[in-house]
Amino acid sequence: MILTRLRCARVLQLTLAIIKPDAVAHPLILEALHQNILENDFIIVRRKDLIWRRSDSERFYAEHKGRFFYQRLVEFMSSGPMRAYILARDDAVTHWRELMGPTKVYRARYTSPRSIRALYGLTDTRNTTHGSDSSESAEREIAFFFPEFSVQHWLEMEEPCFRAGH
Ligand code: IDP
Repeated sequence: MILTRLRCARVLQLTLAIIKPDAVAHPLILEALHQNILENDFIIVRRKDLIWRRSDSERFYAEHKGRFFYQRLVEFMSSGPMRAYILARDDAVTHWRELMGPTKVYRARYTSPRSIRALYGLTDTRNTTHGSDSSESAEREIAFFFPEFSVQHWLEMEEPCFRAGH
């Protein structure tokens, strides 16, 4: 399924964004990231605060099983509350990943000093945010976090010409 539709004279794409436990633990950082989303023309389609069990973390990051950071990653991602968003805008996947900056915090600080990970990231694992890396990943990840959400229904029915979920 292609996660886009033409409305309001622009093609909207959906992406899945997570604010990770390191950032949710700090209310001012959480608020700054929320404002960052709004100021960058994203429509907040859905938002959910949740805590993962370790098994959720293992399932979501299964592709990294065996990597040296895997245990640390699954432990961290199930260590406290996080916030997930379905975001929409034109080129949402690329725009959100550009806002986040590179995965590794030292690289983010060097190459994209104004990016989220450069500004707020603590370590390469505790790097503040997640964003889908393609439209296909977005569809899979949206289903993971928001099983009740129907992309098809949203594409067909809901009016995107407003900002929801402030
Ligand atoms: P991404 O989050 O930028 O898409 P991925 O390669 O998919 O990057 O890695 C998933 C997550 O695994 C990262 O966001 C980070 O939390 C963690 N991670 C990735 N590479 C490293 C590393 O080299 N050291 C420690 N943690 C890492």
